[in-house]
Amino acid sequence: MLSLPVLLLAAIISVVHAWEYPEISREALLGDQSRYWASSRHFDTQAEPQVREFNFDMSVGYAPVGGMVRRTLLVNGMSPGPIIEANVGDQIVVHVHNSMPNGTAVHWHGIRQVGTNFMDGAAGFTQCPIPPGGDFTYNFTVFDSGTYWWHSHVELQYTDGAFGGMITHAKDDPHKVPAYDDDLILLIGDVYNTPTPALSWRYFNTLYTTSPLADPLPDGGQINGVSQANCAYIPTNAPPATPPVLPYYVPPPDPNAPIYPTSNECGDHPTTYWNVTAEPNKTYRLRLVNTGTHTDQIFSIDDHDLTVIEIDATPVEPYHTKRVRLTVGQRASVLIHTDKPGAHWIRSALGLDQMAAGGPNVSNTTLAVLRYGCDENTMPSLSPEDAVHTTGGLVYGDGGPGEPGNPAEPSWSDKAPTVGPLTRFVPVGTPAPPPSTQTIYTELSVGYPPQGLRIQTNNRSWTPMEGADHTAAIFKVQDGQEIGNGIHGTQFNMINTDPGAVIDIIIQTPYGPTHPFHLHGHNVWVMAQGQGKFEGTTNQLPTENIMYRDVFVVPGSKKGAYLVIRFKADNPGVWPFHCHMQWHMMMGLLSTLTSLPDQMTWDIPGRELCTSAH
Ligand SMILES: [Cu+2]
Repeated sequence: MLSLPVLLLAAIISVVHAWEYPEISREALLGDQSRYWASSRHFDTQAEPQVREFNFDMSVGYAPVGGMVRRTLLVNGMSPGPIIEANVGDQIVVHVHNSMPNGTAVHWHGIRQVGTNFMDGAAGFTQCPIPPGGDFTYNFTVFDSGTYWWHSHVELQYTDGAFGGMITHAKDDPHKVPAYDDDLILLIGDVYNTPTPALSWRYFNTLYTTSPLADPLPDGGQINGVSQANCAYIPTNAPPATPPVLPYYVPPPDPNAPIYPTSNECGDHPTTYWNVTAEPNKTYRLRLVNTGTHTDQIFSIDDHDLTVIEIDATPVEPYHTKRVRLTVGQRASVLIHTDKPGAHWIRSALGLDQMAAGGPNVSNTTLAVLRYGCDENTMPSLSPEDAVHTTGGLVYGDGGPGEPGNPAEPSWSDKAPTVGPLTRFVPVGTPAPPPSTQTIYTELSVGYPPQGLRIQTNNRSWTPMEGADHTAAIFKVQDGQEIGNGIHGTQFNMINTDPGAVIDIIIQTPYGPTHPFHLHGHNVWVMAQGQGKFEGTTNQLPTENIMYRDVFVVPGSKKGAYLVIRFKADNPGVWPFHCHMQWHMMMGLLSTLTSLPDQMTWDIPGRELCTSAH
């Protein structure tokens, strides 16, 4: 028989053991690379509509991300996680098991969730978080074809690795996308050497002592999970000396689960390049997704022209360019033709607009290799050292779509050009915007409510799940609580839409960086973007060739800038509308649009999760 002290010791050891996460090899982390090929290689886009079932096990491990081994969130042991692929008309069923120590939820970015608001995966809004050890099944129908992605919608979990690609095919392509031979998914985004709980501690701590909105800058980028080591900045395991006053709950650094293994040294892991072997004389559709947290990505391939054919699941008239700029959350499909046999650098550069304050810690360009018609070990003739220091075809100031704008415009930073209009693509097969019936004017500001420094919309700021009541907004609306104007108005920052309305939202900034806004559950017409103050009435804006997408940018500016969007409030539910720069969202730059509450009569699964411990 064991003595009590031995039993106690065993209990302590088992508690400690629960926080010891496995070390993940690079091979395991990256998984089967063939999954980035989509469509004709393995997927029947002509199949009858069917149920497509996936299992997501979300867990924590120490994995080589950004050139360092760091605490990383994994889905099925990988980051990026599995690719979801389906046809229009299919039913996607994803069984999520949460093996992480914090609550979670999975959002299907860009999927409209027609009539299924409760499957949108926005914790606190459309569901309560899946608790540690808990399960939740997502189940929704695919209505549109295009390039999407999925990511955790809890705090900054996707920054730490919980994201992946998602594409849907149309059986009969209604939009006449030009013919291509095969398609390839490229998830490009910024990467941080430090896990976000530690970054958040420093971020919110700094905000109380130095300049406002000093967003943590990424340490580099990744292409399909592969980065080049950036050893300029080696973070420390030590938490900040003084715990900050946090405006939301951030798990404290855990002494039993350091953010790095104690033996970790930057550079221990040899630099690698994501690489792909294609065939000569083919046309490929590259599906680009900015899966990052903070920074624009400017994508190019040496010696190759890009033809843009899709933006955020909207087909566009073919547009020829050398490079494509995507803000966080945006997607683009580009065609390339493989007529230059050899090895070529694929580049994704961090947008200078957001990196203007960046110091020497930042590795600005992430490289990958495209090969065809050559030996599989062939490397591009330009050395990687030279490649990251050349412009790689980047030309600022030519003002084309997706490119930096006219440098004569006032800029947020003198070091970088302003982001120009991102709406000059011509959509194909999308409806023209109807006249609006309700205009919502919003002004962004920085304020100091009792919770501390926040980004505000009309002097209100989203406050995630404060206090004891963690019931998600969707249930509060079902219960008939007046959360738009009542006591929860501050918590959810509610905006009520008129039944059946065509809504215009004007976002006006006094000054500041770019804000890539995302509206859940809708496609949105981007009516106007510009510098200064928006003048006039929205119904006088042009309505021809209006871009239709789900992430749209408030330009950066020193003297103010505006964005005007239009959408039909015809999808019942509570829909987060937020800046996709995750630091800004966590600072409160989020509103909740409530549409057609009388039609939110669903019997919603998972309400019991609202009473679970988080
Ligand atoms: Cu923002």
